[in-house]
Amino acid sequence: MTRTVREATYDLLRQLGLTTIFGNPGSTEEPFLQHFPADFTYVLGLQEASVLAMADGYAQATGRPALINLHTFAGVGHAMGNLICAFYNKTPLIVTAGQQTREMLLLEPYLTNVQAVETPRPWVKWSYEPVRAVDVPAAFMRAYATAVQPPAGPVFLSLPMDDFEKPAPGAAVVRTQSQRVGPDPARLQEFAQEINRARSPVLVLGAALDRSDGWEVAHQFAEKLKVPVWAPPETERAVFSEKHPLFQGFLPFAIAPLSDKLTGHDLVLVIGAPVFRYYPYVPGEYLPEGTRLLHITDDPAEAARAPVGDSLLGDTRLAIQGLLELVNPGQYPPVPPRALKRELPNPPGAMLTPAEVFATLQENRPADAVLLLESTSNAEEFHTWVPITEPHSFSLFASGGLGWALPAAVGFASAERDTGRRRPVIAVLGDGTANYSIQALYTAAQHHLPVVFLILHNQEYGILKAFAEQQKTFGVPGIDLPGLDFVALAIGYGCAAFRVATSDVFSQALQDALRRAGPTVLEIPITAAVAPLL
Ligand SMILES: Cc1ncc(C[n+]2csc(CCOP(=O)(O)OP(=O)(O)O)c2C)c(N)n1
Ligand SMILES: [Mg+2]
Repeated sequence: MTRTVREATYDLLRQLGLTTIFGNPGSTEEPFLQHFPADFTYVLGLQEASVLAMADGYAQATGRPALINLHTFAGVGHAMGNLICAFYNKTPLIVTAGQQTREMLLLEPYLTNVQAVETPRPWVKWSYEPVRAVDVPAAFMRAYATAVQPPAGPVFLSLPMDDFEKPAPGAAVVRTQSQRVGPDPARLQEFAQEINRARSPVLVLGAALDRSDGWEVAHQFAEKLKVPVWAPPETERAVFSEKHPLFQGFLPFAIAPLSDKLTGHDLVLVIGAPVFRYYPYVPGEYLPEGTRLLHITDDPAEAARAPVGDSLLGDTRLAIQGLLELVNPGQYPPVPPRALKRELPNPPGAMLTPAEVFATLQENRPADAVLLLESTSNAEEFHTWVPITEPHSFSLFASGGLGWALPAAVGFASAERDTGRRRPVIAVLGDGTANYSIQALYTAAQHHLPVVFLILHNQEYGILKAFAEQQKTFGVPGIDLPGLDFVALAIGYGCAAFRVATSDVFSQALQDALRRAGPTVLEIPITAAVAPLL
């Protein structure tokens, strides 16, 4: 008996280990989803922004691609912000969407994805609608191969609904791909010579190293050189222990202040990050006078758009391993300890400050907890109190588009369960950010995922007030957020939820939440004072 395209497709997905599908279904997806095999799991998201970011978190935490099924252009449209985020996160995702039947495409019926392959561009590495039904399984194979090769990222397949009952001529060929590209040895030699010649080098270590399992070699390399280590601005992952004596903190996200921090160094070696992820425009020189920059990245686009520096393309872990053999042990000026301002000035009984919230979080969190951060005005304070000290334990959106961390936390928790690692997952959110993809709370509740969502309730888009100060754009409307009740919202989606207003109550509620089998939302009223942007 000949198999259908659907059967051949599911066989391939099974062999690729893609047996979890994140989605939100519609009429155009039902032909693909019918007779859903018992060994597959469907993770329903109630809005597609959530679907996309849940899959992103799942893929990041498993270290493997994740599969998504959306409803034609409408689903892709809703998912777009988090698709862009996945592109910058370099998360391998196979995003699919149903398409109207080929029988009627020409006359553009309801829910036709007109120019389907154009819709998600330029935020996918490859976008395709199979020309023939029989090509569907092989198109999935090509999508997988494209998504996982460096730099990894999302791909898109548009799947006409009449393809799945057609006969498939045979099984799709399963192929494997390399996920690392080695650096050019001659170029690596040149970089090592530059480092050995430098008077006072400094390291900037970025997220690609965490994606590449480079935490350990990054530490060996820094310790051999004995030089200061900075985290790049707005870095989406941690790659270096924030308690390490060589760690200097986070570079600021503006041109002139960033350059100031590098003063006194003749060589800056940036590994695994863009040069640089700037945000507010504060003009100045990209580097201090006389400073040279060397850039190692696995992403040719990142290498190409850097305004300064010389680049070396290749896997960041392989590059560091190569350099470790070639560089001399450091004879550089001693690295001064980092001065952290940690003050808890609040009188008892007053509203909590973000610092107090984070101090309590740090006291109670397990060391191996996975932390996701989308509390925009409190990021610096967060890292001051909650230092990341473990690989693969911190995640932040690389795009700046809000509504990623809440659903991504659900994906992380799902992966922690499926991999058997079972690390607790804690998402630290603002009262603004928490709203964009809040429907993922429902998925967390339905799957009994033990995620702890902390919502810092300052009743405003705090950081936009800091921006208005910095940019001198006064009188902006729409930046106050009165009247939100996250406890009611969370209960409505099936989560346990509590409002906690003091450190003691928060501490107890957090301990209870970490023991609970399902998700917990803690709404924490905090002071609204916003620190200057820079
Ligand atoms: C999708 C999206 N919409 C709007 C913005 C603009 N924006 C950036 S920060 C921010 C406010 C976030 O507020 P909140 O989560 O309450 O954090 P707070 O600054 O108060 O700490 C907004 C609306 C964005 N980055 N992404
Ligand atoms: Mg806020």
